[in-house]
Amino acid sequence: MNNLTTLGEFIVDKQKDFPGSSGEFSSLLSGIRLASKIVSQQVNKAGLLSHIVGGAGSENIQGEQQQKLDVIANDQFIKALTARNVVCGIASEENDDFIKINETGRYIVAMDPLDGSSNIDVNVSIGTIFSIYKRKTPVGTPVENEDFLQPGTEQLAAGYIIYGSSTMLVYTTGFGVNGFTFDPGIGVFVLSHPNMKFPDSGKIYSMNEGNFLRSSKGVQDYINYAKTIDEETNRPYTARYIGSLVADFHRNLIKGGIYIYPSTTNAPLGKLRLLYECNPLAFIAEQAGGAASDGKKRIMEVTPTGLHQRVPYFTGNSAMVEKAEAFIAAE
Ligand code: AHM
Ligand code: MG
Repeated sequence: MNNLTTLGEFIVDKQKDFPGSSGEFSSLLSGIRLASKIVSQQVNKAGLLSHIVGGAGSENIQGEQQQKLDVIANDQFIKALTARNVVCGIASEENDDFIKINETGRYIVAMDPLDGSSNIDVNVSIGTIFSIYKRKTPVGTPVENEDFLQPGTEQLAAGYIIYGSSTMLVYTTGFGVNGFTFDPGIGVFVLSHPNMKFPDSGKIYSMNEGNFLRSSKGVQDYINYAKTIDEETNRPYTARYIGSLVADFHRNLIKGGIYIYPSTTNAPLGKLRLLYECNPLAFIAEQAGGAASDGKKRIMEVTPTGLHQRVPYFTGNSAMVEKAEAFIAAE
């Protein structure tokens, strides 16, 4: 026997901390685990299967070309979450409106089934992001918009799956962050990164600097600060930008760094979506000792007004996020 802890065992073990729990929440997490294994397999053979590479010929609500794998991942997660009978509604980046499922379900899920989709066809890391809330409306009634428009502070759990050099599932239920690496030989996620924390200091900054001149003076000042030579504070920082939020976030969580997608002159609210990109990673960041901000205030305290609402985003090591906020406040 070995002493590997699988994700399945971990979920069951954590359920014991909630005596009397119905197991529905564990069942929901198991649904996500199953869908992520299927999507991981599809992602790994994307280059071989011409029918899943390239555009699907359709656009999502944001007017972006949907990739075939986006659609495949969306379908897989919806199927897995529907089958468990514990979810009453899903909001997805790929669906204009929320999807109503089982009225007797107590939970809602907001998700980006395949983030960083411009990287699919070029074999670069992509990810899935999810966020779980308890519904606001009574069990037994149809799910409503208000069930989804809850601030991030109300999240019960959040996580991401990174399809990279290996597939990893990282999640939190508000008691720290744990990471599981998929072993394709035996088909299970194994606890490989227990109790993940940002290193005390970071020196990576991740921003699409093509947007530099379109960014506010505060953001430009921070980026110039990041590039300034100063041995005492370990600068210049290192620039790393993949263009897949999950992958950039994951690297910065492990190595220490800040991810920035600011407001720009042509996108005043930035690019990233509050409900299924920013809030879940904010929950993980805070649980790992980091921070997430819109440049002025804590992301998780923003009151959502729309399913696909965008928000400027700064997340990573707390000290780095605070420094960026200070430059913005001073502009
Ligand atoms: P997507 O959900 O359409 O994939 O867009 C989100 C992605 C993030 O993963 C990434 O950080 C960002 O968009 C990159 O945007 P840009 O190409 O403007 O730098
Ligand atoms: Mg996305």
